[in-house]
Amino acid sequence: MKTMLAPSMMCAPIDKLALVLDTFEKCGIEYLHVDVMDGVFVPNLMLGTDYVKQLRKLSRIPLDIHLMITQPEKKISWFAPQPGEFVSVHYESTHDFRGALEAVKACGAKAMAAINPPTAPYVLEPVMDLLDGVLVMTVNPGFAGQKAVPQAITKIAEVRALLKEYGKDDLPIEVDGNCSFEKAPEMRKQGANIIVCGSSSVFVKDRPMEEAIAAFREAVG
Ligand code: S6P
Ligand code: MG
Repeated sequence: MKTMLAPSMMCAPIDKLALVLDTFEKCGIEYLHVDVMDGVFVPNLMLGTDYVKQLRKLSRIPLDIHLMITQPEKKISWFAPQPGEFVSVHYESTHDFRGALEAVKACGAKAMAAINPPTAPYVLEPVMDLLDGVLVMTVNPGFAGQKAVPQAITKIAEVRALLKEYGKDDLPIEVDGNCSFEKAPEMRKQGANIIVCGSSSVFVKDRPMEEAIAAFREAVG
């Protein structure tokens, strides 16, 4: 399964956005990870519907929209998800997890189920038929620059085993949170293949981004 990189746009310097997007295209970046936070499900506010719409005009790279908002099933259409894009919704954010995933699919986008570090993989079982991918959080969502929860990294292998059990081993597993040069190779080994890149990898200070991306691809394998 191919390794794919999804840089977290909330880590991108706003004053150099055009340059950053140009570099991503040149480097063959597979997805732009867009963190949407509502200040309720997570203790932070970040990126909204307008940012998503503008980003689509600025780049041809498909979006990977990570919704960290309550009742996502009621708000998914606000983002006008497009075919080829991922939209992930958190199991912990709604009483209607199934409805939220169905709302993504109704827009023609790919539905991803996101689970926080303490959430067990079995919660995916009742929605397995709807899944186009799983997002395993290795930090508690809300902020960049946190330390990974070790048990969440080993949980990736449990999710991979569960997908296999359901004959869904071809589905991608995305990992998000402190995917560093040191930790990402282990996350990949555990079965993740979409890696969210933030302050611990491609957005490092004093390193040209192209060089950081090439080195990171090499390190992750
Ligand atoms: C966190 C968010 C993430 C971060 C990413 C940053 O709530 O969902 O996507 O932006 O984890 O990367 P790093 O390397 O700073 O942890
Ligand atoms: Mg994220």
